[in-house]
Amino acid sequence: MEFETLNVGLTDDVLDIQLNRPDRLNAINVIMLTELRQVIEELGPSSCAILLRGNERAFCAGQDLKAVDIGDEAAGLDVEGLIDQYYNPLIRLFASSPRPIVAAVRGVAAGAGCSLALAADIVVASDSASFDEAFVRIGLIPDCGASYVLPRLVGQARATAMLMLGEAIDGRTAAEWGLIWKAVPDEESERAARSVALKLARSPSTAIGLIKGALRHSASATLDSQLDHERDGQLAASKSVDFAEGLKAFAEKRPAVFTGK
Ligand code: T3D
Repeated sequence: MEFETLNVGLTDDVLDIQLNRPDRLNAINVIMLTELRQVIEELGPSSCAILLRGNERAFCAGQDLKAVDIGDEAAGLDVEGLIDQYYNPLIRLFASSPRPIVAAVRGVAAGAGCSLALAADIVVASDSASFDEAFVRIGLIPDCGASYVLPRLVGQARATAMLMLGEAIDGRTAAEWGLIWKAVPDEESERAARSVALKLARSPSTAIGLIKGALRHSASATLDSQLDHERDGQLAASKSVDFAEGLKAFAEKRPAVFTGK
């Protein structure tokens, strides 16, 4: 499959998606939003994990601001349509996909680009990466779930400051605050993220998808409802071939070889 704004590969069961508009720091346009959705919907099921990264020096600088006419046109920009038809369905797709999504953040992740990274299940960044809630600097508010995910990850105080002040934090700080899984030296970040994706691709896919669903459910659940959800998920996981393999491997004192079935 050829894409205008993405480089896409599928190797070792990892669907590798590289945002590819480096002249604009991989800023997002409607074509990229459409292609991202298409690739996850059509190729996601053939993979066991998804790796999302940027080309060259940035992860993604958010909405392509040069695709927006300045002046009278800006007031008439169909923001609602863009969000309803493109951005929100993509973020929902990230959440509902049973495949684990790993974001490799090197350089800037700004505005909707930051939201895209934080919509991944696991984020591995370079120490000098920049998580930049840039929206307020151009007079906008956070979207793509930024105001949902941020307070849950870093707490109200830090989320408020990040969103209202629009001051970026680096990868190391993001890891210290719990915004992301980890930050590693710059030259190691993509390799580290890829190895996380590979590990997930070799993991029991049914269980991984169910863990993702359980975490998503917990965001608005009571303990009672979460316990029921876990029971149902455990029942489904226990019927997988991978669970049988896990038990067998344990008894035979060898590493399990999961097949995703
Ligand atoms: O319609 C809606 O629904 C609204 C939705 C909004 C969602 C959003 O994402 S709003 C937030 C949009 N993003 C931003 O506001 C960030 C804009 N970019 C920046 O502030 C800076 O570029 C960075 C801090 C990210 C990086 O700065 P720096 O100095 O490292 O790079 P640079 O020189 O500014 O950028 C390099 C090139 O990329 C440059 O092009 P040029 O001059 O070399 O031809 C720059 O214009 C371009 N670029 C950077 N960000 C964007 C962009 N082009 C289009 N859109 C961008 N967002």
